[in-house]
Amino acid sequence: MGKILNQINKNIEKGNSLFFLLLDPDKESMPKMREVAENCEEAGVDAILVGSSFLISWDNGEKVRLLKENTKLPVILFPGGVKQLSPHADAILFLSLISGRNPRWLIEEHIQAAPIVKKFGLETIPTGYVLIESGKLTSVVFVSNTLPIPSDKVELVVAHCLAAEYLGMELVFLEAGSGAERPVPENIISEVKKNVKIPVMVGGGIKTPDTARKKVEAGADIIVVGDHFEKQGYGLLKEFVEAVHR
Ligand code: 1GP
Repeated sequence: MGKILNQINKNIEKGNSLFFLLLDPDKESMPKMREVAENCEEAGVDAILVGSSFLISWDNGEKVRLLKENTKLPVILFPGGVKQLSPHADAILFLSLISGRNPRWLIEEHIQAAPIVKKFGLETIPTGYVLIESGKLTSVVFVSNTLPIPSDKVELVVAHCLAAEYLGMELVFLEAGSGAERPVPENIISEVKKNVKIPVMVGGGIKTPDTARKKVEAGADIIVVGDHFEKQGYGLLKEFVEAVHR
């Protein structure tokens, strides 16, 4: 197991829940990314994720380097595809979109990425990525050309998460999609948590610290928020972190 995952697991084993800030290189400028990176440590953020389901920017690698230079926090790639790789990150969520049946996102991108990941020396965090239906068509659903799991089919979500664990994945990511109308429901989170041993990450449509807290109380080990800060600015960053850490 790599250093970053080990650190995450140790923290969770101690009973802590973690807050990961998602930065989308398409949405934030270089100066903004630098400023946010500098503020993250003080706010108590546990790690920074960088990625987008459909990246337009050509300077992603530079932005990751800039982040690394301006924070001691782990910078983890959360890539929508092979073109988002960067040697400057600490680790990569090596995601397989297991709720979908599109071979490209189940294995193909991974084969394209693997030799580059090795060359870059990136720590890989094998992650089962599970999309949950959330009220509106999200970018990740459209771009991946996969169907999300209906949010009332809890047993289907649990089955996918168990399969992820049995396949040796180290994390499961319950994803409503960036800017989702409805975040992943608490009953899904608690059922998944009851059934799997690997850490449960939850993201998509979490717009308030109170909602983040409710997801933690339901069993989420890691909360991911991006869209709220892109739209409303970073004023509530500390409140989000405190709601998750409390
Ligand atoms: C998206 O789960 C992450 O992949 C975060 O979602 O941008 O809606 O916070 P938001």
